[in-house]
Amino acid sequence: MTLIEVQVDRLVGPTHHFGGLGVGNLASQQHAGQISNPQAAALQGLDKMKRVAQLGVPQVILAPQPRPDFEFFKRVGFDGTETERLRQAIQSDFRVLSASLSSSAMWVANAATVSAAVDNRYGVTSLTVANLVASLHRSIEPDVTYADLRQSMPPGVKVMPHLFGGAEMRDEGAANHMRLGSSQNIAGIHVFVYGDGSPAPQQRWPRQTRAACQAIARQHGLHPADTFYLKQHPDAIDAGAFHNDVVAASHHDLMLYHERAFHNADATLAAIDQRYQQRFGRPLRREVVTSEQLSLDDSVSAYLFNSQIVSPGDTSRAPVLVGPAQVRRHDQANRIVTDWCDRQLFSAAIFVDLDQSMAGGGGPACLRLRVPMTPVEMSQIPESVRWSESLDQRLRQIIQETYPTEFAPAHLIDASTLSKVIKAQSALRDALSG
Ligand code: SUG
Repeated sequence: MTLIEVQVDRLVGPTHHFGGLGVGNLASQQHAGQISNPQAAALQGLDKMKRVAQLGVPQVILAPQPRPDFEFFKRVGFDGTETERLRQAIQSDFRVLSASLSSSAMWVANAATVSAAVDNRYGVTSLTVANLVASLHRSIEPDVTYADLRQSMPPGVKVMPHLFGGAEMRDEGAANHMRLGSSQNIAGIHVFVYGDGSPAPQQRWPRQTRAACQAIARQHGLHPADTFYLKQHPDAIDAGAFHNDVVAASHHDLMLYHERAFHNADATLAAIDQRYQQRFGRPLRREVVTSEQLSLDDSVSAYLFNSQIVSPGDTSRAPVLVGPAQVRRHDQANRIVTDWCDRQLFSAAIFVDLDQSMAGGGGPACLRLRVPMTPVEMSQIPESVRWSESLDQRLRQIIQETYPTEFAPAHLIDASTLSKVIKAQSALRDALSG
C-alpha cells in the first residue's frame, strides 16, 4: 500500500502586508513598512499550487483566516463595535493593528506537526496545531487553523489543539520537523528540530523548544526508537534561520541540509542513518551543503532549502524540486540544484515567483503542509477544498475582482477598503465550502 503526501496550502489574504513582525526573520524585517500587493501575492500562491497539482500531486486549498481579527482587539483591551475597536487600534497601537491584519497563516508549514497513521501507536493520522506563541501576530492563528483542519481533513484524521505551556512550549509546527520514510505505508522516522538550550544564539530568540517537540511526540504516540531530536545550530538562528526549513529539507529517503544547520549532531545523525537502514533496507541519502558551496547567509537569502519537494503522480519519476526564483538568480545555489538534478536526486527543478511571500520570509516549503495519507484517506478529503482547474479559475476571479493591489494597515481607515476586504474573504470561504 502507498502513502501519498497531500499538500495543503492556504490562500494569501487580502490584507497581506509587510509588518516586520517575524521574530528573527530577516526578510520580514528588511521589508517592514513597504507597500505590499495582496492580489499578486495570492495569485503567486495559486500559481504554485497549480504547478504542483499539474505534477499529479494532491493539493488542498484553505481560505484565508478572517482579518482583521476583531476578537483579538477585544482581548487586548479595545472595546465597542467592531469599527470602534479597529479605529482605536489604528489610532493607538500599530503593532496590534498589524498583527490583527497579518496574513501569516498562509505559511501553513507552521500550522501543525503531522504523523501518518502507520507511524504512531494509535494508528491514526495525527496533527497537533502549532501554538506559535513566539510572536504576537502568529499567536492568533491556532483556533481558526484547528477549525479549518478539522473541516478539510478526512473524518478519521485526528486534529489536536495547540500545546499549552506558554514560552516553554513554543511550537512552530512542521517547519521544525522532518518525517523520513518512503512512498510505502511503512512507519516513518521523525526528526524534531529545536532551538533552545545551550549554546544559545547571541542575537535571536529560538522559536521552537525541545520540550514542545517531546510533548508532540508523546501526544502522537510516536515510538521512541523512531524519534530523534536535533538542535538547531545557534549560528544558523543568528544568520536568520528562524525555522529549520530555512536550512534543511527532507523528502522520503532524502535529507538536504547546510553543514551548519545543526549543533553537535553527528551521533544523532548516525543513529538516524542506522534506523533508516534497518527500517527500509537501504541507506538514507544525506546531502550536506558546505559553507564553501553556499554560505549560511546566502542560504537564508536565496532560500535554497525552502524548496518544496514533491513526488509526481508518475511514480517512475524521481521527486521534483519546486524552488523559489531567487535560487535560479543565485549562481551558487543554482549550481547546487543543477548538480542535484544531474545526479538524479530530482527529475526536474521548477522555479516559482513568490516574491510577495518571500518578502515576509516565506518560500515554497513555508507555504505548504504535508499530510501523508493512504489512498483511502485521500478519497475522503472534502471535494470542496481539493484543487481543480475550475476551483482555481473561480478563486482567481474572486481575487482579481476583490483584492487590493496595494496595501498597508493604515489603508483600513477607509471604510470602503475594509468592506472590500471582508467581502473578499467571505467570497473565498464560500467558494471553498462547496
Ligand atoms: O513566521 N513571516 C513568517 C514566515 C514563516 C515562514 N515559514 C517557514 N519557514 N516555514 C514568520 O516569520 C512576516 C510577517 C510580517 O513581516 O509582518 C511573517 O510572519
